[in-house]
Amino acid sequence: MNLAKEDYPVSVQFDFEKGEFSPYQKRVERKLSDLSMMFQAKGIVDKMLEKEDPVIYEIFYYGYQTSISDMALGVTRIQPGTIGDEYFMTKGHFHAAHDQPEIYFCVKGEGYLLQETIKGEFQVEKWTKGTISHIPPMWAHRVVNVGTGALVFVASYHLAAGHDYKPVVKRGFSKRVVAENGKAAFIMNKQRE
Ligand code: S6P
Ligand code: ZN
Repeated sequence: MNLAKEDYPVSVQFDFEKGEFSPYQKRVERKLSDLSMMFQAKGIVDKMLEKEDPVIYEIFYYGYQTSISDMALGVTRIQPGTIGDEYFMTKGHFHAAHDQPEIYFCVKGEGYLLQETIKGEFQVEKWTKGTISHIPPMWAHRVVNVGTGALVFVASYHLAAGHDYKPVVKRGFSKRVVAENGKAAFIMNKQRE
């Protein structure tokens, strides 16, 4: 087989201090307005949005599409903070392709990886710097930053996985992660009652 331009090896450089790599193909910002439906305290979200629309997290992205494979690298950097008492978190999604897993590697900060199946089986992984998690196919995944600094994780997955946000937008995850006396606590998500 003759090699095409995209069939050659590529490396990027990760900066552990900043929690980003370069070069990247794309940087996506998720602001509070993009996530307004995900937080419980809708009133607080609306009040905040009258004044500002902060970046909750960013995704640095590189897609490796060769003649015969499709691999993606994504680095997500979640800022510290809460909306009301609910910690900043990713939107969360299922993969559109139901046979597609993913690896997440926490390289900075502390938090939780929430995973849930469509039938409502729910699992939490505690994350500190160095935790590597395998997300099996069919599990929705969301990351919550409960630390005082940024939480950064590296994701490796196939482009073919795609994203399905609809079930998560509609019903959230079965538990929410909130600050209680300065500590992370899990409470039932009222959307599920
Ligand atoms: C893609 C992978 C991550 C997320 C990113 C942002 O399969 O899981 O790169 O896209 O962490 O999360 P979300 O839920 O906004 O896509
Ligand atoms: Zn994913």
